[in-house]
Amino acid sequence: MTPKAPLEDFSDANIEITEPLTHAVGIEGVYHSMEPAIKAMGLARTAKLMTKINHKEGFDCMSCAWPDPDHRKIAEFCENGAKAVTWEATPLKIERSFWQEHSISSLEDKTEYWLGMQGRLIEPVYKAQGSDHYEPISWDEAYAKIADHLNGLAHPNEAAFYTSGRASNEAAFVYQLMSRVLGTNNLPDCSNMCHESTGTAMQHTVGIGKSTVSYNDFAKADLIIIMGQNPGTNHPRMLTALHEAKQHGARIVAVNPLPEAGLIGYKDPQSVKGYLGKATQIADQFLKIRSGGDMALLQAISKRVLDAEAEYPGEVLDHDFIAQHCDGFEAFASHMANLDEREVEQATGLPAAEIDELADHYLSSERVIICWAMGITQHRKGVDTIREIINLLLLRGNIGKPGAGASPVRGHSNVQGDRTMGVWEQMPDSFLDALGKEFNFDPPRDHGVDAVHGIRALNEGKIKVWMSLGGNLVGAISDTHLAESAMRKTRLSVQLSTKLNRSHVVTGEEALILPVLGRTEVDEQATGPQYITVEDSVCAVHASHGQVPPISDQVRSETAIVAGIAHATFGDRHGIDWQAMIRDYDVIRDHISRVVPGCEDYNEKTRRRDGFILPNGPRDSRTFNTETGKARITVNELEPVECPPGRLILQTVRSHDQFNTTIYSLNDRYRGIKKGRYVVFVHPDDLADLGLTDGQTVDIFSEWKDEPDRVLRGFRTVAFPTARGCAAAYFPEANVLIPLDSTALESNTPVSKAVVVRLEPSSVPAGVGRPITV
Ligand SMILES: Nc1nc2c(c(=O)[nH]1)N[C@H]1C(S)=C(S)[C@@H](COP(=O)(O)OP(=O)(O)OC[C@H]3O[C@@H](n4cnc5c(=O)[nH]c(N)nc54)[C@H](O)[C@@H]3O)O[C@H]1N2
Ligand SMILES: Nc1nc2c(c(=O)[nH]1)N[C@H]1C(S)=C(S)[C@@H](COP(=O)(O)OP(=O)(O)OC[C@H]3O[C@@H](n4cnc5c(=O)[nH]c(N)nc54)[C@H](O)[C@@H]3O)O[C@H]1N2
Ligand SMILES: [Mo]
Repeated sequence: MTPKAPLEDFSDANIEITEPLTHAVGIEGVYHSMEPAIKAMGLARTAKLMTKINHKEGFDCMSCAWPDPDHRKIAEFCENGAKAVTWEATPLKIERSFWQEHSISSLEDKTEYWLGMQGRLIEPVYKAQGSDHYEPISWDEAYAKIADHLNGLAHPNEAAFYTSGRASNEAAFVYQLMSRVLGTNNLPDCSNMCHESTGTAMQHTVGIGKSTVSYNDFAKADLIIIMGQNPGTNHPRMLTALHEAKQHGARIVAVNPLPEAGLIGYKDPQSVKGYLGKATQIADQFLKIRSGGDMALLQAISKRVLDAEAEYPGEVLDHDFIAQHCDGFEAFASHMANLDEREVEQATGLPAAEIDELADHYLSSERVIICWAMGITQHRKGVDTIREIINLLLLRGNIGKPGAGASPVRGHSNVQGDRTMGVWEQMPDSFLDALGKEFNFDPPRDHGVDAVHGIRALNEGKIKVWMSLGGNLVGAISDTHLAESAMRKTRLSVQLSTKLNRSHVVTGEEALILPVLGRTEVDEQATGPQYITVEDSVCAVHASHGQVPPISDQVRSETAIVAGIAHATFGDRHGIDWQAMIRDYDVIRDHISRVVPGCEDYNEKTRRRDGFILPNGPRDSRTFNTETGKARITVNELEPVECPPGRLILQTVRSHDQFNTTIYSLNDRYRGIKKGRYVVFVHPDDLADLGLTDGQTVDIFSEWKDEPDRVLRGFRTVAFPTARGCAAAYFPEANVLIPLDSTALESNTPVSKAVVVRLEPSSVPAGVGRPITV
């Protein structure tokens, strides 16, 4: 029997709150991962997909960008990967009747959860100007409408092409080519809201914006520091690597305002011992840092390293490495001499003894890896904080040797590959030169808009056509109300998507939804089934082969749609044969071979069983592609988050059962939340200081300069052992609180992890079950 989509939307009326857990995965992990799959897809389809996830000749799990080990297990997936696969591979479809029954405005009060649960998008639909309904449209007509709009623009910069990081390398390459042939570098992407601070800081200091470690380095490390990352939920397979590292004697330190279960303990579901036994302790030291305090912590550790060198000259720093490979040491050392320990204590909320202990771990380890994710990048000083990570590593030569390095852990499964393929509003001239030469045209050179600038440009009426290759921009970006009213000002919005989300409901005057094949599905073109390629967090590139038949014969691959739109828009301008790219993706890969550095012989290399690893100067040969050819040790000024009395620093996080704006269920098992999402986690002592109680309904006010407060009403407080002075709520609901102008310096990433808020007893009666935003 085919399952049915839920008719009822959810409310928090039956929310259940229990104690948070202190370990991740274990037997429950396997059970939880299999149960929804079997229910939704039936046994045969489930078995087929679950054995092919992340396997050589299988498909790449579309959940996160954590790399695959060389020796893959029978089930090389995790609970959350299984959720991502089942969410995509559901047999539920959005039938024609859905569009007749639901006006677009009636979908406006549906939650992301409800929208996503309606099933797969199976045919192109179009909303005409002034209409409140989507209606089916043929592919040719859809392409023609887009072509008319693009060809009618007064300037190419009136179009923007957003990408979310699930798109394949092939689709991304054709997409950026289309944008540049049109004449614009307006290529914002989800990375702008994610690891942009990493790219900015690492490009500046080590000459490449990517991880300097390989998968096998984890097992060789003496010390792994995990900052601002919740791997138990967001990169669960990383726990296996951490577990193995521990077995090889590594020490693990976690730095986080929240005591995340996966950082504390772990049960390996893939070993008998783990299956039956007790959880292994993961973190040897846990520093419960105040939000935004990491930069001060890192400086304090570097200072201790320098002090130790003063005490034992010649024995602490890696002098040869610094002399041969680094710039800026002297200036850094004199800057650190003035570090104010009181300021460090205030910024971090950590006692000096805990910082001393971490410094001791660092000094007694020959090989150190530092990992980080959104808890570092999504801060005003995110770029500087990452520069301090690099400083600390450089002091003892912890870059470019086995078992050591800087390891930003990426989000979307192919977000790194999309960048490599040219999806960036600021690609360097060398890339544009190669692209122009390959396709015989002159690519635009002016930088385009990023995600935040894109919303601003929409708001000012400067962008008339907004296309999105996947994702859910209005759901994911800060300042929801502003972003939505901006998107409504555009003439045409186009979404290439697997499933319904908020960005299909908040549209331009005209709108198109183009349904795409998922990564699990067979991609059949004129020359036969096609594979696509992706790049993981450690620069490993490999092929992904769809496994199950497409959800409908009307859906098309992302690559085919993008090339189809380009063909309709440009014909054979510059002699580019877009249709040849659709017939055979090898044609695209041949172009990639000649344009993208490190991708020579791309067809041959991606056909190898293990794919290949992209070159990486710092990792491979301690080569730093900076102006001076050396790694930069930098001087960065502290600027702790300012939080006036009576206010808290609110961070926005993911629950265990969501993927960004996709909500799989209303539970957050490790944090003890069931059947609800409208909660704000606060330390019990802070609740008491604020005159509030656990379980009380509150309104959350975000204060920004002299702008009127942004408000989220009707949230329930949950007393939680977070760091003092901090609070947490779920993304995307809390995005209404983040001002569009509140962005990280240099990278322009929304500051999603430090919103200064005030909590007040709610004006909304308890039990309403839905938050109210104004
Ligand atoms: N299942 C699942 N997997 C995912 C995703 C998903 O939504 N669901 N999303 C994918 C994407 S796109 C990304 S980018 C990654 C995100 O992966 P994460 O970065 O792990 O995701 P967040 O939920 O934002 O968690 C941020 C962590 O940083 C901590 N933190 C917040 N502020 C600070 C701070 O100031 N200092 C420190 N030290 N820690 C802080 C938070 O407590 C939290 O543990 O995951 C990817 N994988
Ligand atoms: N407050 C706050 N805001 C944040 C964050 C935060 O931590 N806090 N995190 C930020 C981060 S790290 C990121 S990466 C962004 C995410 O921003 P986005 O990448 O724009 O958002 P997603 O929710 O990942 O996009 C989900 C949609 O992608 C579509 N989709 C899924 N699979 C496919 C596919 O294979 N192909 C195509 N074409 N479409 C597909 C589906 O329609 C689905 O609804 O959000 C950012 N926003
Ligand atoms: Mo992300």
